[in-house]
Amino acid sequence: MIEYQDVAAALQRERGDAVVVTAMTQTRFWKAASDRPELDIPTNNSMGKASSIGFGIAIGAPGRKVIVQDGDGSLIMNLGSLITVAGKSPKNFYHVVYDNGMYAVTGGQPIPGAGNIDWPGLALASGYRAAYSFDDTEEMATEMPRIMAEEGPIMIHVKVKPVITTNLGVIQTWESNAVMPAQMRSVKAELASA
Ligand SMILES: Cc1ncc(C[n+]2csc(CCOP(=O)(O)OP(=O)(O)O)c2C)c(N)n1
Repeated sequence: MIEYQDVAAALQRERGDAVVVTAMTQTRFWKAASDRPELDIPTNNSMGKASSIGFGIAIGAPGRKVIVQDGDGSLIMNLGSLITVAGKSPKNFYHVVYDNGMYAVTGGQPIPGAGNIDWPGLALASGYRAAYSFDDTEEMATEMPRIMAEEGPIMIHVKVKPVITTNLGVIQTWESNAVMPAQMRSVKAELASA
């Protein structure tokens, strides 16, 4: 199994000026790793929608890479997005799926089908151009530069060691609800000035 911070570090090395959309536990680790916070959109208050938000940005800004860091539980809620993404096949779309087999931010309840889901298989059957799966940190870190240089849509499935924390900002407050729209405005301004 791979540690969250190692996935974040491998993606950070390759992100360049990519827009990065995160879900759930990954948001916290990405916040610590990201060197371009103005291009980051956390979607913790919008469970399941990371792939759809990233897809919209990818087709709206085809010259810009978009990295979606999804949760397995979140993607289960929006599996149809795999087909929507593949239907347009954006070359700039990279879909990382963190497989911890659970809903970590609500206490670690197992997701339906935990351990039995063929995530790369779902992506390929939906029409993604390629899909990779990693359970080893070294292998993931070695392969990431090559994968991120390929054309999308690509799924990168990572088997991660669960981190259960129930206070990651999913408790909705006026302040936390304002973060995602503020970051969307930030990304829009960045893309407009590019
Ligand atoms: C429609 C809806 N149902 C349930 C929730 C409660 N909820 C918030 S986060 C979460 C778990 C997210 O799981 P996953 O995407 O696997 O990420 P992880 O917590 O494992 O990092 C759940 C069930 C929600 N926010 N919205």
